[in-house]
Amino acid sequence: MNEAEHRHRMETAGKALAAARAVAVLTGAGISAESGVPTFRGPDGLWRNFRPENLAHPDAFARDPALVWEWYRWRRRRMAPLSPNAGHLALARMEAAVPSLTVVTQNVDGFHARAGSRRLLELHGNIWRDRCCENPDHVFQREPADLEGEVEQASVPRCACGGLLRPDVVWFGEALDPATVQAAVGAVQRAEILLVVGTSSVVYPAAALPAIAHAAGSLVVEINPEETPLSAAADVVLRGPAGVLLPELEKVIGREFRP
Ligand code: BV8
Repeated sequence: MNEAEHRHRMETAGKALAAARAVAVLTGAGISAESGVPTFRGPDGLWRNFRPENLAHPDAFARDPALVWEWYRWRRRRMAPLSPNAGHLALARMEAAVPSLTVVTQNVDGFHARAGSRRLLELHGNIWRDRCCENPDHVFQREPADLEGEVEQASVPRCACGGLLRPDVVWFGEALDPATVQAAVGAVQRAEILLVVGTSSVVYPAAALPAIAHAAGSLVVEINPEETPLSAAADVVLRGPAGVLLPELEKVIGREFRP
């Protein structure tokens, strides 16, 4: 895409954002890529040659909970020193600039909350929480510091009630929290513009949200360095990394906002 076309698309998206009363943003693993978090389907997303879909599954946990816990501990250890990047921070600032901006994330890394986003829906849970398999309301917030205390064990942690603990995330084949899904659908239907940032748009039901937004009359803008199954249907495609394009969009909004 040439520079003039890119600038035209940025202006189109920025003007729509500046004029919008309600904005929704659907994010995926790509927005955390510039923080150093491996994406799911990118080249560095594998662990010991297991595909995420084969480990992030209740059957894998039933079969070998210790192996699944080893993978999550490995991910937590990799994530612990990392921080939200310019893309997360730009979205958090936009929330203050736009009357109503809701982030709907598929990510479990907690980076949007750490960046300051408050109107936030975590569709797939959060890797820094443990949940009891016997009593799901027994939920425990974990911190990177907790990792130091953990010996390199492949054991399976247990709740005080005796139940096995699992990461508080949604695995493949598991239903998402209905209230969270309902809130996400409402947010994208109310939005005049939906930004779809850093997702391969292959995991459902999250990947169904752009079509729901489009049907409700939202302008759908994709931000991704690569083509995805959404690209052809998006109204505006901004090809590039979120950490560059979101701050660029924020500048366009700022210019538009200034009376
Ligand atoms: C459910 C938590 C039903 C765990 C995750 C066939 C057709 C349709 C659907 C299905 C099907 N077969 C099975 C299904 C259902 C299945 C599904 O969608 N499977 C897919 C693989 C086909 N979905 C489910 O199972 C869901 N549940 O359907 O339940 C049900 C109903 C009632 C009762 C019982 C059951 C549950 C899905 C949730 C799974 N959990 N994560 C964990 O993390 O450990 S999903 C996982 O994938 C992550 O959350 C991740 O976010 C998500 C989506 O991936 P992406 O975020 O898009 O990441 P990816 O690596 O794929 O792409 C990164 C993108 O970023 C790329 O496009 C890249 O170009 C871009 N990028 C890279 N760098 C940058 C960038 N973009 C911007 N800037 C950059 N710098």
